[in-house]
Amino acid sequence: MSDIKSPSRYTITAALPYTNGPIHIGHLAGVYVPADIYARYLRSIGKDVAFVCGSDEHGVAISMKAKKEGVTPKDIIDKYHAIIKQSFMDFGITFDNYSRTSAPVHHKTASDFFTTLYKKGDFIEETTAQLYDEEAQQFLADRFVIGTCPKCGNEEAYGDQCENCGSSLNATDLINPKSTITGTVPTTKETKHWFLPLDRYEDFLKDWISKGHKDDWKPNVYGQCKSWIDGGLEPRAVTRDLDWGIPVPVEGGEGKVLYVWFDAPIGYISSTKEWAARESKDWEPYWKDKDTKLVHFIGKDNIVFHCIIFPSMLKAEGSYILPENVPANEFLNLEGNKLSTSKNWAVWLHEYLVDFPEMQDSLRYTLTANAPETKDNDFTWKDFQARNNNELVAILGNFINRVVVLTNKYYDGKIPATGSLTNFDAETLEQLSKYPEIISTSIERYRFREAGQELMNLARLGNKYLADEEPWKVIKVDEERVKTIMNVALQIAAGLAVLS
Ligand code: B3M
Ligand code: ZN
Repeated sequence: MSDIKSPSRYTITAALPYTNGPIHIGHLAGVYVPADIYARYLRSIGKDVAFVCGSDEHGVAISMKAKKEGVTPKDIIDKYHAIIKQSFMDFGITFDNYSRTSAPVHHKTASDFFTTLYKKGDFIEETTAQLYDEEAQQFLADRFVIGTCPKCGNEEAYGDQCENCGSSLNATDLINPKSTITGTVPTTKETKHWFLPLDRYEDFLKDWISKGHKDDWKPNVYGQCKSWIDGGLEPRAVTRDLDWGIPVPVEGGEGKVLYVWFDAPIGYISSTKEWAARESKDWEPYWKDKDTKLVHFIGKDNIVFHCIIFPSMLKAEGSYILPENVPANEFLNLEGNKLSTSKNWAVWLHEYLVDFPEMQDSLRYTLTANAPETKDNDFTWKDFQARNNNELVAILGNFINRVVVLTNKYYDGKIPATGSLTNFDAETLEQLSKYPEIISTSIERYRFREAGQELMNLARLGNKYLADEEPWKVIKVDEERVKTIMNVALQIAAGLAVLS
């Protein structure tokens, strides 16, 4: 049935959400629903799957939220970790483990990873002038500073990344930087940091991505990577002068923490360790065995971290496998406007589940049918209603309902045996037999929209079969024939059950 003959082991990761707010439909459509479909599919064909995620609890996003609400970062992460974890469970995302980066296992794993690279001489230790807010008496990095992106001109680029063009930046690259704490123009001050010299990994990245993944990575992902690599890579600081994060575990690191994008992807490893310990398994094959396939599900703003920086870290460490694919999605908008946590423009998952407690699958279906796989897409309530009423109810629901009602009525809910097949029966069954392969192929290519459309096409096939055969009329003249018709229809219903 499947092209994926080997490997048999998969490590599937879904981006760790920041615990500075709840999950919304943009996160679901971009990352969690496709990742969950992929994981469920692989499990259903007998693969050994570790599907891991967890809360991303460090970084300036958390500190800023805490400042805004006048509470501690710990209050913020505890509040949103609980909401996020519960809403994923209630929605039916089948993570094998959902961890958090404040967990001791993660602090140790990230700390040890840093120490290993440090001991191997993989970092450059350098004192440089960094942006400083005199009023707040604090260094400005990441989301504590915004300014104009030197690459695309976006005026709201962060100190580590421009979310408009996806480029990774150093805070000192920003044009007209401004502190987001006090609104003042920063000065500079000397401070020591550890840098990962990405320029040393250019050849490796060229070989691995530009040559190795030209054809199997999505064009949006491959294109972004190629342009960064071709543009030349620079050393990136992996430590920060902040008070929230994992302490820098080496001499001279007092008062400094790891950059959140250094520790967060290591969170996938920590989450796998936590899961393996609970299941009495060995975590290492899931990250170190060449036969394991590692797949990162992310949104497009995370591409640089998963395709350039984390792989360089893994390569530097030396004992890890690299991702086989990084099927990043574009963004979902809501009613024509960009989803925004800060502007409270979103459909929040935990609120959706209160308003529609039985309708997880309707939302999963709509977000898949309209997934931003190749371009940004728009979610509208009208479309949600139409997909629910005109597709799930009128096509899939209608077919299943007719089959079940008639089977109960004629055969007391038991499946009748078939008699001899007509040509049309045989053709219909022949078409049915192709669907597992068709849908598998779509999923294996990360084309979840297409997979969903094919599922609906199978329901259409079922409806057409019933409409053509009209068992409710035939029953009056040829009871034997109806047994065969209902058997064929039930085979389609069973196929739909498995494939959906
Ligand atoms: N928390 C960014 C985000 O939510 C970040 C992902 C981490 S994945 C290792 O967009
Ligand atoms: Zn930019």
